[in-house]
Amino acid sequence: MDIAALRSANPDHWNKAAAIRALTLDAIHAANSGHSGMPMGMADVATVLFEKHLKFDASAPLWQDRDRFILSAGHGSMLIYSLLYLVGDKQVTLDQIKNFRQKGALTAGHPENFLLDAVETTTGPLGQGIANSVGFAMAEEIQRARFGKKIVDHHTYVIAGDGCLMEGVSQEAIGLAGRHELGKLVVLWDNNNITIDGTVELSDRTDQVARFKASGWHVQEIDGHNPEEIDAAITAAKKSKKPSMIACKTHIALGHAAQDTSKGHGALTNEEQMAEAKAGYGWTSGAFEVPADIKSAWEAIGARGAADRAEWEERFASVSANKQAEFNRAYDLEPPKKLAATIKALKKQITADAPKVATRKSSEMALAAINPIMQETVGGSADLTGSNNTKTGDMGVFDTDNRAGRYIYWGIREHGMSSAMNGMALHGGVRPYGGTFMCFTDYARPAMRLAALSKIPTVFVMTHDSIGLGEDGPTHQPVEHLAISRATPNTYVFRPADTVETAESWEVALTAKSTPSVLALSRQNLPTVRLEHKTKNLSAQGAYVLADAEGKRQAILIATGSEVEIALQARELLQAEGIGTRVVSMPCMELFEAQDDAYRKRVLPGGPVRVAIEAGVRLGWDKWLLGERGREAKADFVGMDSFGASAPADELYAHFDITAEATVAKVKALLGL
Ligand SMILES: Cc1ncc(C[n+]2csc(CCOP(=O)(O)OP(=O)(O)O)c2C)c(N)n1
Ligand SMILES: [Mg+2]
Repeated sequence: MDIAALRSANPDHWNKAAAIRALTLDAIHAANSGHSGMPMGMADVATVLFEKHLKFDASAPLWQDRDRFILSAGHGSMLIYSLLYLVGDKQVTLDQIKNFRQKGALTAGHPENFLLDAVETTTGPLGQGIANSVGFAMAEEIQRARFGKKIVDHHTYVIAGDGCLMEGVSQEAIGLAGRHELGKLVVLWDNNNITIDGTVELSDRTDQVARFKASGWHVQEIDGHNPEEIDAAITAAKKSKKPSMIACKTHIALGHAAQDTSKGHGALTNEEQMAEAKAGYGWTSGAFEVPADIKSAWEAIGARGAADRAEWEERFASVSANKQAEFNRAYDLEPPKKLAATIKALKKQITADAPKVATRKSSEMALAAINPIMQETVGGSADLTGSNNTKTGDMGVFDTDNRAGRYIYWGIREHGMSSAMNGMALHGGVRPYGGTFMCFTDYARPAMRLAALSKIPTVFVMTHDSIGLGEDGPTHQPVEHLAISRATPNTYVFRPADTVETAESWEVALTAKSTPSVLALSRQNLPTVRLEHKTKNLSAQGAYVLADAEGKRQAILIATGSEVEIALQARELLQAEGIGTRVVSMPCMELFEAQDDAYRKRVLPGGPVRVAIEAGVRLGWDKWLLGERGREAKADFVGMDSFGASAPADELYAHFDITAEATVAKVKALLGL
């Protein structure tokens, strides 16, 4: 690569891009870790994007109508940190650059949305960013249809590497974006032909250009170090009605001894080689120093959007007060005032009617009440709409000719759906929920984890939640999935027992601001167990006494979801034998754990023996079975310790001994009877 020629072709551009390269080298040298090559390779593309196209105001990173910039190749985090420092972002100070990857710094190893306002989404797990971006672009379309182009009109730009495009989730994302003609989505592919193990050729020969075209994208191929080509390509991409991919041919670690090799991917900390690279760039400043003229040129870029934003503020002020309030309410994740009353009314009705329905149906009943009064919900399913019961009548289907539609047919793309839902929620203004079978939590899992880590209140509607789904057999019967979801920090896992608990769970899920929810719902019909109307949301306490012991309390049965019915039957049998038995329904362990000690002890006092009943594995239950009482406590578990089987549900419950009789036997054994 002829660096001298690049320098002389456009010195102004070159110097701005060189600042990114120099800061990257310095920060990674100081941290003695990180990924130098990607920011050094994509500095030209990023410079042109920020200078000429990205609509943003560095002083207001949360301005709702900004363009979104997503660094899908999150390992190249010094690219975004350098950019933010250079444009004058208030959070990313020079100190933050110097403390890259250190404890307490906002400049974490990979970009984290909850640390920096200007980081739209947490990236690092490759492929997530590009899949998030589909949700960002969809949310923009939905918001624009709802509130008008006057106040919603922005693009989503993504920088993705070879790794992002190799990950399977990228295909799910690309297919969705192409199908929905998300014309305001622009992906800039860092086409450097290098990954960690060597060249891309080691493991892939995909023609990416053909692949994107095949999915309905507008595709261009450019020299990623030529500012004019980059500018022209982004201009053309913005005009296209299709989503755009720009294949930017770049050199990883441009200008460094490690250029074009996999060595260039990681931390380039050799001081001599750093000095050589900087000399090649014509960069004579000391470590972490950016010449004043270059810094002020960058700050001008950061201020470029201030006028745009001021005009937007004026336009925003000109729309009706109602519209403004609705727009802000949804962005602030405030539920509509009517939500609480709506849930209460539904609960009252349900308690009176006592329907016997599957909780997936209960969920639909709750959504039918919620969706009309909560216009920001966006529902969907990964090709299981009729099974997940996620669609309600009033939503309309999101499509190229109906951008206001609030229901999305995600296709068979659990991972893509979940990542895109995260992107939607991060975009703001919409509250996404989406369904699949509980066992396919596995397919959605990387995005579920990132929702939790990134504090995104996405709702995962997981139906067919146990062997209770019956004949489809063990491939479809989740056994370990509740445990996996519960093991994830910052996740509410709800397993409601009936329609009342389901409505209560939805209320919590849709008022959460920084915690995702998993709703584990049954395929099979369940009786209403909450037969006394309580206005209070009992599920919000995580667990509560559903039926107390008569006489001396000797046993406590704790159950969730479909097994609450079994616990109530077991209680009847035990009471008939004079064994005082309490039933605790525990729809959400995490919320129960969040209660104060006194409440938890009231619900689960120390004395009685305890048996938990759940048609899943025991892992995670000992906290409640043994608790403070220690390993010797008298407790047992009725559940699964193997995969399920294909048979009618009733037969499976009998076969796996998840029955009232088995529960009674365990209680009696614990009591020495
Ligand atoms: C899901 C996932 N798998 C593996 C990694 C580890 N990893 C980080 S970067 C990288 C190589 C990525 O190659 P590319 O996107 O071409 O980046 P470049 O080397 O060009 O910077 C890998 C395997 C990861 N971050 N995420
Ligand atoms: Mg690469």
